[in-house]
Amino acid sequence: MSANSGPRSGYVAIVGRPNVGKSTLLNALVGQKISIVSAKPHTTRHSILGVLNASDDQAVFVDTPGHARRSKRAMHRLMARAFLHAVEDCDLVLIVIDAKGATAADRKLFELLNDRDARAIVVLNKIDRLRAKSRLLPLLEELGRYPFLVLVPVSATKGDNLDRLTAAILEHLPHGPPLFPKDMATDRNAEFRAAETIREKLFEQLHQEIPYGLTVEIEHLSKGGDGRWLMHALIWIERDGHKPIVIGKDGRVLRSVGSAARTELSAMLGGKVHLELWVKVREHWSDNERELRRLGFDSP
Ligand SMILES: Nc1nc2c(ncn2[C@@H]2O[C@H](COP(=O)(O)OP(=O)(O)OP(=O)(O)O)[C@@H](O)[C@H]2O)c(=O)[nH]1
Ligand SMILES: [Mg+2]
Repeated sequence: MSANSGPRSGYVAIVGRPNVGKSTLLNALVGQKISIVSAKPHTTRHSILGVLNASDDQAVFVDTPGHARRSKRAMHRLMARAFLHAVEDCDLVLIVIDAKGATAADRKLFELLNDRDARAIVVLNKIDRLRAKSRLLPLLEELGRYPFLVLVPVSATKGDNLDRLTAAILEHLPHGPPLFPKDMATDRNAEFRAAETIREKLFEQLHQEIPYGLTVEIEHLSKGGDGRWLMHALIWIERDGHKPIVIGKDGRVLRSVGSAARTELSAMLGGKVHLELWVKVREHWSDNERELRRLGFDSP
């Protein structure tokens, strides 16, 4: 039985097209780097929880992979399923769109959520890139046709209007006790977050199709007596021909990925990190459900 007063809590799915800033928004709302971000679409592959505590209220955000065209690949099927599960199991949906305007794919998503009677807040992100606020008006008018709860323009990178968004989110959550302990910021363990951090650096450094054909697995993580962490990470790629590109001339790419990742991993784990990166080939890993499960993709 749910109470009708007292603290509020609930699951809030963050959905939208690839690259609109869902993960950036999650990190900004929670005030901590939980989910990796890149300038390339399809960065997020898993649903990831980030918990926001505001006095006794609690919003549990679920970052999702960008909602995109159907694809036959097993990894994309699992990514699409992560999106649907998040929408089905949540109390509230945040639909993130680019403040520059709605696309056909955004409209499809509006219809899909509308058909499911989802309680939704629309977040118009990246307002820092608009030359004038008045440019939002046609979009606000178009969105006014849908029965969404509220429309909130924000800039996730600059932090503009996030307090208004947080207030609107909490206001629309059901009454109930917190779902997670107050000191728990995410459901993902150190190995998962470390693998994601390394993948983020690879996404930043590599171009074209290369980042999409790789994944990272932490093979070993331990803390030595001297307080230093020892980490072995495997970078799985699908084609032997990609190996020299991922490693770089004289190992340059891998070294720079390693050094960028190490800085973040040290902050995350608390202490120095000795990181070893190995590039390995496993053909078709992204189309093999068993392999995907082994690599931490959610079970179908
Ligand atoms: N100018 C500007 N850029 C932003 C803002 N929010 C996010 N970005 C940028 O947009 C790009 C995509 O951000 P992500 O958070 O990875 O986007 P996403 O929606 O999670 O993308 P997928 O995981 O691929 O679906 C990154 O380069 C971010 O820095 C914003 O408010 N303003
Ligand atoms: Mg993302």
